Amino acid sequence: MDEPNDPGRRALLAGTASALAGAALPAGAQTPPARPALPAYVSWKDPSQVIVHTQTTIETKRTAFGTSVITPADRLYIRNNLPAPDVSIVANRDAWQVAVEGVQQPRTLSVAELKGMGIETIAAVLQCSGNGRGLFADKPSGTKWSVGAAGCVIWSGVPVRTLVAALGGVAGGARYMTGTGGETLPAGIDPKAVMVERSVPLAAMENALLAWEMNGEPVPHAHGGPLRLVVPGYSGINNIKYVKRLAFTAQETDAAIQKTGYRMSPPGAKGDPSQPSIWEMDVKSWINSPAPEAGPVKAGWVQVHGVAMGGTRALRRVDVSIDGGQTWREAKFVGPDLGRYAWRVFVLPVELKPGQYVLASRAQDVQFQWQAEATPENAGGYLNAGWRAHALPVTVA
Ligand SMILES: Nc1nc2c(c(=O)[nH]1)N[C@H]1C(S)=C(S)[C@@H](COP(=O)(O)O)O[C@H]1N2
Ligand SMILES: [Mo]
Repeated sequence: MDEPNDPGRRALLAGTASALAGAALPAGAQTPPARPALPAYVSWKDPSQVIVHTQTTIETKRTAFGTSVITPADRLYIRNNLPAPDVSIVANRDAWQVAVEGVQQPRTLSVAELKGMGIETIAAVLQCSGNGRGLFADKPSGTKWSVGAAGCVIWSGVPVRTLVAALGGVAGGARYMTGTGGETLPAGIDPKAVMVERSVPLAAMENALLAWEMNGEPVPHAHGGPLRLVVPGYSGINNIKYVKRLAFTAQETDAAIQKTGYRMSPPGAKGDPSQPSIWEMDVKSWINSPAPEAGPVKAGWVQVHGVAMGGTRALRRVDVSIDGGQTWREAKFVGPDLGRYAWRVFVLPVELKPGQYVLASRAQDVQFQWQAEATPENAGGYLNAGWRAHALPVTVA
């Protein structure tokens, strides 16, 4: 789980997982199932392109990232802190309602009404805060994501600032934008312990959308349809799926997922509000090909390619190394530049003779900020952007 300090949600998900495991494995079976199959709510995903960690954590394979920028929905990762709501919520998408609070004229609006208020489209990296957790040396607890808890997608919806302006502006004293997920909460557990409710600084509202479309189709239920709060540049958890409430608040929510969860806390420490919240993403890049997962590389010219993101800023350059970071060469960006919140594909052609190589990449943003060589170990295993941890050993034959 991404949330090591939350016994409520942990117990809930553990219950689901063991019930499913029990069903999958006949009594007395010798070999456990290799990988769980795609759960029903995402049965439409391409099973050959994803890694199913659990029913609620599904990763895109490194080899499934192409070079044409956008991540198709059927390969995009999935991360649910709670079981997804019933698929019936997308039966009538336009009827879905969101309560807007902490504005001069608070109101509940349907998706149909939102569609009449404004439309903006933005390409953005969606990346789980725990992406790269499996690459930390001290192996923090939680899903051992490699690079595939991320994708670059195009969202379409109404800008939050437009919506807020239509409702008379934010109420005095608001300092945060707080979104609440539309999951039905389990009975008998303190709602605050399990609910997916997140606050981000009010300034993030400028670029945020309430989105009903993703990659040219209605937002799939599993990715937050009928309506998703998209906060470009902010890590996955802040992008609330099936959003049912958007509040402008003086304080951060006291839901556990905000208060103690998703904090940059030192290894071994419990999360608490004094530690930085997991909000903005960092400049980061990684190589997708050649991938050790794809087997030995044939000697000759190889197009080394990967993706690079600036977090909240545009990119300036990305360098590639084939000797583990001793020497670097500047790669070329290819494909369309979809704005500072999208990622960019980079390519460097290199001629490789038979031998062992360590491929690495490091990106730099327009403020000359280099991708970190190493991200400090932290209890949750969050925000791993270190280029050294992302380096790939490959054998060329
Ligand atoms: N309502 C709701 N929103 C949510 C979550 C959730 O469990 N419930 N998970 C968050 C996390 S941790 C991530 S990484 C992203 C995952 O989005 P995806 O499943 O569409 O890839 O959604 C975020 N928004
Ligand atoms: Mo996440």
